Amino acid sequence: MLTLHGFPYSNYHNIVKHALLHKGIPFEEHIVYPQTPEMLAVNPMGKAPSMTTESGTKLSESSVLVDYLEDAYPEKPLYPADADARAQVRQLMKISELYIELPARRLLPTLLAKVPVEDKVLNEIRSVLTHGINSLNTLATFSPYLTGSELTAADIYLRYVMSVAQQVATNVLQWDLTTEIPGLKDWSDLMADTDIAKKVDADREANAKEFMAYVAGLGKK
Ligand SMILES: N[C@@H](CCC(=O)N[C@@H](CS)C(=O)NCC(=O)O)C(=O)O
Repeated sequence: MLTLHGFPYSNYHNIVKHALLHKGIPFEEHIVYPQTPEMLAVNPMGKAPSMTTESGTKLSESSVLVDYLEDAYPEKPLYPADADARAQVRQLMKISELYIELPARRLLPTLLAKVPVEDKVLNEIRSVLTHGINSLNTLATFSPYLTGSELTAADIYLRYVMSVAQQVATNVLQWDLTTEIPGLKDWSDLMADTDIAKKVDADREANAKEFMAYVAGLGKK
């Protein structure tokens, strides 16, 4: 059986978990934290998530894992059939990762452990986020999904990108992203209102204590 390695508090892990659940692919969830020998054994970067396929291949990088699932399990597609439309879905995923998730992630140590951050860095992060948000506003239709009437991998990707970006923006930057992205609120509500999203969110909450203990342990190393 396919194994997803990672931990349910991780937004990247949850992108892949949501895709697996959406497609109805049987999988085992192996809870393992970043940079541990167990994680390094399945992902040379030591990051969550990683996957061992049914053939035993070890793969990592969330977008690669979602692409793999689509190729290996084409039922219940998460990408449109048309090449241009597929590329547009991937474009939204890439923009979400590079220009929304990654800049926001830089403020996770401040959010989780009150690590101080210089104004220069805050300004840099605001600037990259602004470009990411502008791109999202240009490319996404929110009608009701990001690229139209069908849910795609971009919707799943952005849901878990926004879980970090909105937390950081609200609490560290005092910036309400729902006012910046028309359509975000209704889309977020739609995305949250499924059994799959509810399961992923409940598993995340159930993992919070163990994850925070892992983070606290990092500070002592
Ligand atoms: N580009 C990677 C990012 C994965 C990532 O950053 N995962 C976090 C957990 S949410 C992690 O493992 N962080 C610890 C580390 O980077 O050592 C992906 O798309 O899978």
